[in-house]
Amino acid sequence: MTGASEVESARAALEMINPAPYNAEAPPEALVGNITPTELHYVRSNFALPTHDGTLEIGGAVDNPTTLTLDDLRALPAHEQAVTLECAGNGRLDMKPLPTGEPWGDYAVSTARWTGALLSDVLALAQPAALGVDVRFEGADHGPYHLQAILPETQQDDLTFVRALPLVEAADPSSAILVAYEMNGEPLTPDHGAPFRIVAPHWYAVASVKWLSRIDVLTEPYTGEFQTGHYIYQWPDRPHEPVTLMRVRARITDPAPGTVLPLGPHTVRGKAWSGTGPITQVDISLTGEGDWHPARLDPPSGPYQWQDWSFVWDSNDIGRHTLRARATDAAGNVQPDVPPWNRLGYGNNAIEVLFVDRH
Ligand SMILES: Nc1nc2c(c(=O)[nH]1)N[C@H]1C(S)=C(S)[C@@H](COP(=O)(O)O)O[C@H]1N2
Ligand SMILES: [Mo]
Repeated sequence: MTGASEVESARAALEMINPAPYNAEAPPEALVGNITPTELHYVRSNFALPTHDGTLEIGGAVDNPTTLTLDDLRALPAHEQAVTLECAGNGRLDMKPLPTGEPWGDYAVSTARWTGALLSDVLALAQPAALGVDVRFEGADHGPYHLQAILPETQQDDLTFVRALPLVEAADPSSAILVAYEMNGEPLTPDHGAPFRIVAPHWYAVASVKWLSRIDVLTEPYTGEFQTGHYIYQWPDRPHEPVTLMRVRARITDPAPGTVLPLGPHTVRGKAWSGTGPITQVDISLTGEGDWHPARLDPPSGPYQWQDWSFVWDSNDIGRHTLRARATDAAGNVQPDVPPWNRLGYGNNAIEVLFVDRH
């Protein structure tokens, strides 16, 4: 087992927002490269680090209930893919009035290279029954739920982290959902779900269950707390909806907020990603009005990860400037100007506004 000091040192480079359960944002430099180094990848956990017995049980509505070890998973064909994970609560601090929940700024997003077995291969070993509807993923983590004081409906003394995905999606190899056991070429760290976890591309990262201990095929839709209580868009003016795919979003990584830039050309850089299709366009506004200029957009280096964009901003105007970057994806989704407010503060993909002084 990994010792407490190893866990501590793995956390040193992050911006901690809650010590227990441990939640931490990535530092700004985590968004510069294509792949986020493991020690800079944000961490979001609902409970204290669990112990895991090293086995994965697969049961429920299956013809062949199975127990797998890490070696069994490694014996299946290995798939490696870079996946951008974003917490559904990323950007919550920009919402007004401030919703309840962890006070995430805008750095609960990172991209790692994940290696594992395809979930579809793992499920095939257990042979899901034809009447299966959902697949339920259980983490080894559990405990009293820490938000119960502010969300009185969540009165849980011992809740376990469980999420589900539709069986058709989980059993489809083209969904590219992994039971991952390596992150950036190394065994998973405790904070990122050792010894194995789900990595579900394009979904908000709540679907990527860490410390995976059980998989069950269900013949009814799953309705647990983290599926129907939390991770629901509670819109003030329309029916509630579950949090599913990441909403289209761009971030500006250069210049940093509050930078003083010399006059002349400066290459503005950033990232953009979406769970509903590749990014097709990023536009930059320099006045706060609708003067949108197309940025240069790099093609994606993989189907499940953020894309780089850049824009040469040549200005000789002294004073404060505002910069905005707006992404559009292949499904035609485009970022809104205003955070899409919902009671629990999920899915804030509003256009970022940055100010920069030029002298
Ligand atoms: N077992 C378990 N899995 C979990 C969680 C959790 O609390 N317990 N948090 C989820 C949420 S909300 C997010 S955003 C991602 C974060 O993954 P990371 O910590 O590796 O960045 O893990 C998901 N998987
Ligand atoms: Mo999350």
